[in-house]
Amino acid sequence: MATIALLHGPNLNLLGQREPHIYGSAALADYEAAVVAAAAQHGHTVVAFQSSHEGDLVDAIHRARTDADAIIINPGAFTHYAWSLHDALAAFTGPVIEVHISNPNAREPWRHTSVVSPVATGSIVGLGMHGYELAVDAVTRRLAAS
Ligand code: CA2
Repeated sequence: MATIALLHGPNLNLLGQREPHIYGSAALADYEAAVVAAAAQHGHTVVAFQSSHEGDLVDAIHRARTDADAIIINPGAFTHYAWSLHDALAAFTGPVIEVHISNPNAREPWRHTSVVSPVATGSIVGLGMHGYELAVDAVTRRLAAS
């Protein structure tokens, strides 16, 4: 079936180790496993990648142009200012779902802007792990309709 690129940005490798009141106690590996399990229900494969380096994420998005059918991305703090991710995602032709564990719109004002949202098919915020499962459903529906 389809290949989904699951991309995580800076500091998300620390999930479960700090700030559990905001991000919960699950580790990044738990999020990746949940996406793999949700994707497997639809016969999809997941390629997971995390980096705290903007250029490495740009390269991963470029790789997805040939190696993946859809992208699920939590760009971390890059969400709010990394126009290079905006441009790279704009060059990806498949569905792009932006996911945030917390709801940035309910936090500090500087988190209220996403430079990724304008080039995302859709954004899911504030639903924790469930948001990632919904992202897999969204990708599945979008790919089936295309
Ligand atoms: O809610 C989200 O998923 C965010 O993308 C998380 C980013 C934040 O900058 C965005 O505004 C919203 C921060 C990720 C930092 O993750 C940590 C996890 C554990 C300990 C420290 C940082």
